[in-house]
Amino acid sequence: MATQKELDHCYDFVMKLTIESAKIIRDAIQGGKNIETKDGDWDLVTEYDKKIEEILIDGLVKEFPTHKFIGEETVSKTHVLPKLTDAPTWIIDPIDGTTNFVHSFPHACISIALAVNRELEIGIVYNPVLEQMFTARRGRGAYLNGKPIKTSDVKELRHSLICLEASYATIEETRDIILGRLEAFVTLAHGIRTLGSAALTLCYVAMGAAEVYHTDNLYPWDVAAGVLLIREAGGHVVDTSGDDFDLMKPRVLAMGNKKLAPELVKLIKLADIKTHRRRGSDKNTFNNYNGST
Ligand code: 2AM
Ligand code: CA
Repeated sequence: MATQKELDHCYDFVMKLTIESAKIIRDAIQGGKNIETKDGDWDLVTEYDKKIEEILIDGLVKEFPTHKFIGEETVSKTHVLPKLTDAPTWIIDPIDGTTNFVHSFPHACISIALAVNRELEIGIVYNPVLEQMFTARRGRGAYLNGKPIKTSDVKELRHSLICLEASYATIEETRDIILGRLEAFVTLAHGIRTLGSAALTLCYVAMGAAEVYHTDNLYPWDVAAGVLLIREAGGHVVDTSGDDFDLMKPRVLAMGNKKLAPELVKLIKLADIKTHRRRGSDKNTFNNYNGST
């Protein structure tokens, strides 16, 4: 499969299903929610995440019985991240920005992408609270509510708005690295934003509202649709190291244009070196500490 006609059908079908299931987010965002945690206190899931994923997958399975699925809530049940194959595969985040949703902060969305032959063909990110529908098809551009969008052409970090997920600093193992990179960005950039939804923030880069988005430790469903949006809007996505971006192990360095890449990669490397040095000296401090003072 993957004639344009078949992809048109996939797009029309998933669009309707997304709009329909997003009513759940719009109706529930203001009320109280029953919350469960997954890997830690910061990793929240609600009955709504599960319900939306169920509706999306049930609907898509009926229409496209041979297609495969990689969905956040399904993977968190099985603890197995499926391999991406050449088969048409829907990559689904039923609510990206779950913590925002829990707090009624209006940055929550459904993010859904279709990959065929391991290539992203369709990307949809829909925030039903703010009525923002971001869409992209490979080779056909990126859109917000039906109007074409394009990335920023700012070429220097000192004139850039940089977005990242500060929430990962709640995890002890990654805290120093994230805070080190944050310090580097704060020192250099025009401004820093940390919005709590990877999918939506990638879309803000796609629409030119921010120049950069960077976060490691994400999952394919957080980024699949947003990455296609950025590419189709004229932007650039690489791995944090500067190497090619890997959708199945996403360490995201996304930017409005390629010219920002060398400066960003260098800045992150320098920040990490500084963090490791600091850690080394902290270790020495504690090694020498004998409890007598
Ligand atoms: P989520 O809302 O679907 O959990 C900020 O937290 C961003 O990082 C969100 O896009 C969030 O997706 C994503 N993220 C991915 N894994 C996460 C985790 N284990 N805990 C918190 N956020 C996570
Ligand atoms: Ca997510």
